[in-house]
Amino acid sequence: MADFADIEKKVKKELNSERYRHTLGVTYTAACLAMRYSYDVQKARLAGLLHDCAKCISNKKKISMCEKAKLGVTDFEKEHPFLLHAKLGAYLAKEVYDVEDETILSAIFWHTTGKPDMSMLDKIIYIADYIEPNRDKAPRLGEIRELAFVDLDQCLYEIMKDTVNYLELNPKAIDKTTMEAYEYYRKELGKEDDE
Ligand code: DGI
Ligand code: FE
Ligand code: FE
Repeated sequence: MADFADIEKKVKKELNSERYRHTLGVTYTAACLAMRYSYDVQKARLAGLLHDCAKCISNKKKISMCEKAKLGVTDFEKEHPFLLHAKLGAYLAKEVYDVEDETILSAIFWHTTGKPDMSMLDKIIYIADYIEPNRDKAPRLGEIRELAFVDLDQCLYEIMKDTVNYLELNPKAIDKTTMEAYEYYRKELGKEDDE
């Protein structure tokens, strides 16, 4: 594999139509962000294409596949198995789709929680996932979409802030990496006084 058109065909088979539509949205949005920030467009669109490749696998199967691949499933992940689609997706990108580029695998691995000190591609995929044109539920989407093409780090922070605020409705469901990522960028960008 590792040819974009072949991967596109296979990903289409693995996903339902709504998830595939979202995936294409992320693919093209990631490519646009790469153009804006002088990043490798081919890498960005491949990471976008594969970021949710494990999304339509049942929760039970996600857990068993992660265990079989020795990816280390925590009790927290067993309680919130949808989180596993990110690390399982990175694993499948490597083993099934033959992607060797570690920056692409990292962007897939961290696309749901984010993490402290993200690479440019980690940020592009995290942001593209949130702002792609099919999304319509998040608050302030217009503002955040505009910010994505003005200042990547500020945009990343605003998305993390809204995500954590939303997740705080059910604080027990927050992964520690999601929180660490938010705290890291809050400090990094001098936002400690933000609400
Ligand atoms: O797979 P997608 O729906 O395209 O997007 P995603 O992989 O970024 O998942 C989005 C959801 O994940 C969004 O509703 C926020 C949620 N999320 C992010 N961090 C955490 C989380 N949910 C829980 N329970 N815990 C987290 O730490
Ligand atoms: Fe996802
Ligand atoms: Fe996604």
